[in-house]
Amino acid sequence: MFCFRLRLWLQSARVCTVHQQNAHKLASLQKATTLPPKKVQSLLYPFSELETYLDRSVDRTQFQLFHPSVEDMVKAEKLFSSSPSHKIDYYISAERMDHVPALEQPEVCFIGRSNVGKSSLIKALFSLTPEVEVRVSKTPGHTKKMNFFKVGRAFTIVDMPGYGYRAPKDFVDMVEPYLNKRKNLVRTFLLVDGSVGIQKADLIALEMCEEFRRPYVMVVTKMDKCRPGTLLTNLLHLQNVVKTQTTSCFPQPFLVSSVQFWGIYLLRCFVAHVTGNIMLTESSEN
Ligand SMILES: Nc1nc2c(ncn2[C@@H]2O[C@H](COP(=O)(O)OP(=O)(O)OP(=O)(O)O)[C@@H](O)[C@H]2O)c(=O)[nH]1
Ligand SMILES: [Mg+2]
Repeated sequence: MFCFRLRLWLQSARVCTVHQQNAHKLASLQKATTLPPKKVQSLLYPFSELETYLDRSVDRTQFQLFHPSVEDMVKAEKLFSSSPSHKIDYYISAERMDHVPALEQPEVCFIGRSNVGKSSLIKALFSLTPEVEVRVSKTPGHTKKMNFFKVGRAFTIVDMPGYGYRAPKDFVDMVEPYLNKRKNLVRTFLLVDGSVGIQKADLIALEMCEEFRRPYVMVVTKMDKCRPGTLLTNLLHLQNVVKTQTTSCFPQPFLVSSVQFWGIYLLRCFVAHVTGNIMLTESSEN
């Protein structure tokens, strides 16, 4: 039923069609919704994939605080589609705070350990415009600079170098002042590898975010890489850390897979929402 309504809605709405040959097969909602209903549900709302494994006594509210409608996701999707009046492109790289461009539009950035999947996630978010070059690599420490991507005049996305193994030498001098001082930074996304769970280095990053007292959100990556039981254990542990050790963190961690595209549409919607680019049609954020 959900899928039938969804397809009807997508047919009636003017949904962006991906023309590019090399776009990921699940880049758009329209493509994703051709899959079987259960698969669509977990692509759009990835927590539903884990919910069946969760004990009845566990409160699910915290995992679904941000639960936008498909209409909202479609609105967000339009923002991630390039057009002559809304160009999405790589803008500039910066090695130090004094190289960071002065921009008015709201900004979001992605931080996390080397190899956690920051660049891959940004690439997946931009999959409707595959001509935007976001470099990913198997080798940790690949992203060496802060890379700025402009999404029209709507917002900017910043891909950060990773911390931990093979982090750039000047990582702290580069990233800390940015996270602390950047005026137009509206959200930091702190990525944690869902297949290994929260690590010591992630806790240090979390403490740093707490110290700056600026809003941030946890994102659990690579959810395709492990069994649901392992993922759920890691998610519940992370959720407990968020609940007991944070004040500036959004209580709901976002689950994603940049390979299978789980959670990409939901995250696009959250980015569009926190940058003030879409009004949610119903109360989706409690
Ligand atoms: N299975 C799986 N692999 C992923 C996923 N996301 C990223 N990867 C892989 O993880 C590796 C690192 O990805 P990147 O996106 O380059 O990671 P990064 O966090 O940007 O790394 P640095 O720039 O080195 O800090 C690559 O081999 C990706 O293909 C995912 O969702 N699932
Ligand atoms: Mg990278």
